[in-house]
Amino acid sequence: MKIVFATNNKHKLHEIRKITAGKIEILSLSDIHCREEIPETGTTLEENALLKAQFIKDTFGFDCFADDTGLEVDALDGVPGVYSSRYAGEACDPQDNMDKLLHELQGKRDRKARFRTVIALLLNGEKRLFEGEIKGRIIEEKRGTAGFGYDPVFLPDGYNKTFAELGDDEKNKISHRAIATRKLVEFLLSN
Ligand code: ITT
Repeated sequence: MKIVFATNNKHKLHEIRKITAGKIEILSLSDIHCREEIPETGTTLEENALLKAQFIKDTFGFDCFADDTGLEVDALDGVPGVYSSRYAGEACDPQDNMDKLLHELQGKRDRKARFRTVIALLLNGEKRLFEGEIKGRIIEEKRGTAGFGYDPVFLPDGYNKTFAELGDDEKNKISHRAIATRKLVEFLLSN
């Protein structure tokens, strides 16, 4: 089976290809020659995942899936959430986002947070959503170099290494995206 993953994030593509290796062929946006800006104007993860998938279906005609992920921090009422990639401003990078987060949490004792992923699938004219989440806490300083985004400051519950210290293989076993992806793959293989 071949299906398009509507993402511009090469880390996500790499992660998901590792999880689905040998089972499903995942086409990237460059494989289908998509260079358009994909809209991400929703106010929830669900809305954004659907917007991205629908855009590819409408523009290119491929069955596809898209994910949207957010880091939801309890002490910040769920922020940065759906705005995780632009938390420190439009032209910011992951370092800026983490610096802002650590600054906002300075002196706060409640460091609880979760990564939540929603995958929207458009297949054979049907729409489906799959969700995955992992709970953990935001530590006081960045640790580790693997992964991407907020990985260096996220310590998953039950572990003493951040996602960026665990490395791809370990992260892929337990992550929000791995959980949602397993549900997606199970569904795709049963259809
Ligand atoms: P696409 O929309 O092209 O898929 P994106 O990088 O914009 O890629 P999201 O909107 O889903 O991805 O994610 C928003 C941000 O959340 C992302 O830029 C990262 O900073 C962060 N993020 C997502 N998944 C993450 C992960 O597994 N580990 C750490 N940070 C992550």
